[in-house]
Amino acid sequence: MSTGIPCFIIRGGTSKGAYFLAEDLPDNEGERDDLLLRIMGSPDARQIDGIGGAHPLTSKVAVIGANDGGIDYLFLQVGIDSAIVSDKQNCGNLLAGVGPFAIERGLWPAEEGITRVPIRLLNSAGSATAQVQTPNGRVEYDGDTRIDGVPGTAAAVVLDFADTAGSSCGALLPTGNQRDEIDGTPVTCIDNGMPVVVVAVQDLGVTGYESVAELESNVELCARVERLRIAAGLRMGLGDVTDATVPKVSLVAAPRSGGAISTRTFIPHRVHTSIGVLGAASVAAAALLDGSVANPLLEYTGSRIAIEHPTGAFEVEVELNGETVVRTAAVRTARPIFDGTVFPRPRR
Ligand code: NQM
Repeated sequence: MSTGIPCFIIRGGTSKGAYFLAEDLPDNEGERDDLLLRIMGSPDARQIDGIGGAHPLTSKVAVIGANDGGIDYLFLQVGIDSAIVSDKQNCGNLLAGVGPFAIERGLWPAEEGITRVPIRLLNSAGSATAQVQTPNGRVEYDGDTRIDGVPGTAAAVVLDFADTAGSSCGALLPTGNQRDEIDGTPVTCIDNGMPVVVVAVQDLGVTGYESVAELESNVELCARVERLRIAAGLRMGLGDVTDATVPKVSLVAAPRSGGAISTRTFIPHRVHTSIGVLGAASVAAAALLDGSVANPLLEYTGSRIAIEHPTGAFEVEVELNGETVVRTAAVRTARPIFDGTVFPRPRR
């Protein structure tokens, strides 16, 4: 049997990932990535020989360490049928599990009641504070908070972000414009924690209320979205994004279930069953911004923006002052699923 590695599997928000202590993984990036591919079972469409869930939302890794004043969180997206491990994006969903993991592993002390865990997002220059429920100094996972896309309820983890604007692209509006035209299609390129290309559905010939399966089987639409994405990636300063997981593309439409705006988000080659945390923060910022393609569709102008998605809605708190982001926050839940030893597939 190969040497095992301590691993925690946690559902964070609407995603699921393998959480590791940085000290348990090789320092060398190439060796670390090779190990993670063998742990997750990649490359293989079913990830049959590893713990990956054969979908981008369940092929995720969090690497956690302690720093002087808090916790370091590095997010890695592990390719499924490709041998790629990418650190080029954040993941606000797995972030929900970082505070609980840090407390469980003794990296951060639990307080009585609520513990505020300061977290540095190593994928960007940003940071966040996670409020974890810790009655009697222990992490409480049970609770009555419901998030769409996850069955049942669990304890809330409140996430407050700092420095989300320009996380990967250096500016909230990476092209310098509220609106650009690519291939004759008006788009808003934005980065409030996640680089996203926002497109109004009427310009793509779909309703924006299709199911994930309908969108993923629309070959013509997928090809058009990908062409837009690659062209937008260049304009956003991200270079050739053919093999990159960013930017995402979010198709926006008028809300139809009492929310503020409706979305279908390509992440980028599958359609999200809901929407990412920072993806939602970016769409919300676009929706609040005068002159963007999303702004005319926004039906609510407060700071709590209910982003409708294929399995419900996600409320994100975003406040802008002109083009300056004043606040980005969201409520998620997290639940540990497994704590033990994972055995990587041997090298072939
Ligand atoms: O945008 C999926 C997810 C994400 C990312 C993706 C995320 C975020 O839902 O903050 O959480 O867009 O690749 O886990």
